[in-house]
Amino acid sequence: MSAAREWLKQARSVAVLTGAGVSAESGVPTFRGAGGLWKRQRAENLATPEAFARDPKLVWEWYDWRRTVLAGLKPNPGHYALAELEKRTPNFTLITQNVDGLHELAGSRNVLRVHGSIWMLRCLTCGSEQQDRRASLPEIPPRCTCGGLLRPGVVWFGEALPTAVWRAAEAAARSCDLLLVIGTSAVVYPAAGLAHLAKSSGARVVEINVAETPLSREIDEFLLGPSGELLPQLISPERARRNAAAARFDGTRMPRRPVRS
Ligand code: BV8
Ligand code: ZN
Repeated sequence: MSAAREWLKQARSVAVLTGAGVSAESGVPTFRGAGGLWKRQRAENLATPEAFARDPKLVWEWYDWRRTVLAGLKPNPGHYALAELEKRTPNFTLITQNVDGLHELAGSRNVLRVHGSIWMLRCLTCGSEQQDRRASLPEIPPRCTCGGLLRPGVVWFGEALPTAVWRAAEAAARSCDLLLVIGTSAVVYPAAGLAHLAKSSGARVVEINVAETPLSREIDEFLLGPSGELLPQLISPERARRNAAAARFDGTRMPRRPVRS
């Protein structure tokens, strides 16, 4: 942890790549973990343009269910620590594979959503995009004002990532001094390739995960543990110590909400 803290202090340009693991402590099921979304439904059957063409109602029932689950969830200390880091780093880019919007809810600003957002709907007929945060949609599948079929504003398997967003993500990985890779199994491409791009462009790469991934042996530092605990310790050790003391002090009752200056 101390080496990573030192690199963070020295870094002028920081990029972060996050996956489902950073939202796990908020209650968002990860994709491949226990109870993971894929366990219940095979990805090919749901998160592909072919599946949507075959049965838009089935695919929408799955996305509507995920939206309903997500609507009740809040960012965790890991999300807040990253928002804090952005405030004090001159050049900071947060690249997320998550479609849940929890980084933005925690106050992160420069967020590149390489796999889109579950809160955006796109019309297959007129192409218009609209944000819709209604927990469960009144009509499944939802229709556009033009009568066209709406689809979730996410990137499905076999689909290209949004060009401008992906270019910005590659540029951030190439130019950063330090890349933090947090809570991703690093198996979905091209997103997983950003770590190799950063490393080969001379950046230091630090990974935080509760388990090893295909990246863990190729990067500079692997920090084993939940990101909701390790990110505050890495980014604001003083505050993390105060919160831990406060939680310990309040041992009798539920830990108080973290103190945010
Ligand atoms: C494309 C949105 C081409 C939808 C998603 C190269 C090699 C092999 C395959 C390919 C390749 N290139 C392309 C492919 C195919 C494919 C792919 O990668 N397949 C994989 C499965 C092998 N990629 C694509 O199809 C991409 N498109 O290539 O298009 C193209 C190009 C031009 C023109 C036309 C086409 C598109 C990929 C995007 C798909 N959409 N999501 C939706 O959400 O419904 S991917 C989705 O799954 C997520 O966004 C995320 O990316 C991925 C899940 O991975 P993670 O987020 O990492 O989650 P996971 O559960 O796997 O792991 C959680 C991790 O957290 C674990 O490591 C766990 O240990 C850890 N963890 C758990 N708790 C904690 C924790 N860590 C810390 N703290 C904790 N508390
Ligand atoms: Zn339309």
